[in-house]
Amino acid sequence: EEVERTLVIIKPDAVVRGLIGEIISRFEKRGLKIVGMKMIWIDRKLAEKHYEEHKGKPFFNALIEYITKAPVVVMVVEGRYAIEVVRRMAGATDPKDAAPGTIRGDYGLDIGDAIYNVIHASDSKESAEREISLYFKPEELFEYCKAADWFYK
Ligand code: YYY
Ligand code: MG
Repeated sequence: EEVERTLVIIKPDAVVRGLIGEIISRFEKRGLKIVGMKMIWIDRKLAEKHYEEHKGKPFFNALIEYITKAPVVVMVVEGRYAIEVVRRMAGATDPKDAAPGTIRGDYGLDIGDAIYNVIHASDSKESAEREISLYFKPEELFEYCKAADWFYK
């Protein structure tokens, strides 16, 4: 089935810069459906679990500091090929390499101790499943119809 769910995090730099609305808007306008959303302050333990694949890398500590530095908005976004589509909307990891029109390419550039790059997006079906379950209980995710859904049926 081509309808997928992916985890998006609006990272601390974007939250403190007042970019929450801008970023959410892009997903809505693209036709993606937000099926879960909340603001949380990620603690060290959760951060290390989320980024466990990067443990031992030179940027790991700075990355953990970054993601725990201020609150974030976590969302589950649903749609056709949502995992790849949202990765492409996010753009390259380093904002200097991210194309204009992508979220990182339009809103990032300065970096801190780690690469401060505005959002996180799951990179595969396996990551999406793992990451969604780190942040959301099943009952925090919703099924509903968007106003345009009838049109495509
Ligand atoms: O999936 P994505 O976020 O695009 O990049 P990853 O290679 O998974 O790295 C996760 C996270 O780590 C990245 O968003 C910024 C940070 N980071 C860094 O600070 N320095 C690097 N050299 C590579 C990644
Ligand atoms: Mg990644």
